[in-house]
Parts: sequence; C-alpha cells; structure tokens
Amino acid sequence: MKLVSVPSDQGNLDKNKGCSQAPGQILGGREFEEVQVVPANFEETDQVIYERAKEVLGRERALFVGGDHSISYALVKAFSETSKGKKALVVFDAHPDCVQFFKPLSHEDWVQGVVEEGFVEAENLMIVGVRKVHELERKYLKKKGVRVLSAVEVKSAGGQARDKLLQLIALSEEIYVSVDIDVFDPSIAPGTGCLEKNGLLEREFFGLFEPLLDSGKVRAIDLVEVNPAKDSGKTLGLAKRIVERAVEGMK
Ligand SMILES: [Mn+2]
Repeated sequence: MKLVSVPSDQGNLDKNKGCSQAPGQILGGREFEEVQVVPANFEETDQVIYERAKEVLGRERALFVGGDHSISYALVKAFSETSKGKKALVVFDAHPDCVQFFKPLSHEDWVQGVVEEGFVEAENLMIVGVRKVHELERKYLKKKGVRVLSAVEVKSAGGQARDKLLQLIALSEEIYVSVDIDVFDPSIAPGTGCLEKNGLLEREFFGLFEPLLDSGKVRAIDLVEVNPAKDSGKTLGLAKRIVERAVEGMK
C-alpha cells in the first residue's frame, strides 16, 4: 500500500487554513509520495489530485493524508473509476458535507458531488458520527437515502451502530473510508476547524474502523482536516495512531 500526502487547504472556505501543513507532520518518519498542488488554483489542484490518485489506486491500496475535506471529491472519483466491484463509501464526520452542489466543491459540499456524479450510490454511502446537520442537508440525505449513523447512535449501548456498519460491509466489495478528524470529541482532537461537542472517543471510533479494516475490502482511506496550527499535540498524536492502524490493516 502507498501513503500519499495531499497538502491542499484550498477548499476550506477559510475555516481551517493551515491544514495543508498536517500531512508532513502526520507522515513524518514514513516513506510517502506527495501530490504537487497548484498554488491558488483549486480546480487545477483538484485535477492533479484526481490524476495522481487514479494512477496510484489503479495499482494498489492507498492512504491519503490531507489537507481539507474537499480533496475527498477527487479521491473518491479516482476510487470509483478504478473499482471493479460493488462500491461503498464510509465517511466519519461530525458534518454530512452536503450543503449544496456548486463547483468547485468545497469541504462543506463534496459529498453532494459524489452522490450527484454517481461515484458511489447514495444507499451505499454511510456517514458516521454526525451531530451538526444543516436543514438543507437533512432534506438531501433523506431524499437520497444516504445511511446516517449519528454520534448518539454510535455511543449508545447494544452495538446497533456496529451492526448497521457490518451490514453495509457485507453487501460491498470495495470500500473507501474518509476520516474527518472532527468526528472526534474536541477534548481529544482540538486541532481542527469546526469543533462540535459530544464527538466520538477513540475506542468508539476504532470499534467501527477495525471491522472495516478486518474486512479486507478497504482499498482507500483518507484522513483530513487536522490543523497543526490549532493543535496542542493531541490531534497529531491521534492522527498518527489512525495512520499506524490503517497501514497495518491495509497491508
Ligand atoms: Mn467535518
């Protein structure tokens, strides 16, 4: 598997400037490739990310480290075009990121792009850890039939969240996993742009991330929105543990 740095914060709408500095710090000490972003040109940067991701995913599994969440649009497009089996997309995020469909797609809109362009069928898309939803997003998710697991559901006893995830894993052949660090509680991940209280704890996240990795079906992962400029060191440490487990699980 390949580790790829995607140091772009051009789709962040000024809410998380500086997250382009994260990949170098998260991946430091490991061997990785880097996508050469085009300064101050969001659309060309998007194209470069897509082309590079398509080349990498055409040969092997990969973990992409951003950067802001807009990079996932190009990455999921590349995943979709290099997939041969039934695809699923699992997004860990406090927000559903589907406010509108307006190009270029920002970090608040990329999910709507993925659905509207048909990169992944809406019913094979699951958003996990959600706790801040715009009214437009609520309507959109319902209309399209996107699977949503709220942070409250993940935290509730009984393992129903895990069962729902296992159902999606069972009916999929190739899975893309996108991890926005703001899915975590601000107490353990303060270094990001949009902090939302009552987020996932580390064991709650790994309780769902592990079965994904164990399925052997995960072909691509991204980790986004970590901002070293806003961090106390906790967020980078957590990001490194996610990368470590992902590398182990995608061998
Ligand atoms: Mn988010």
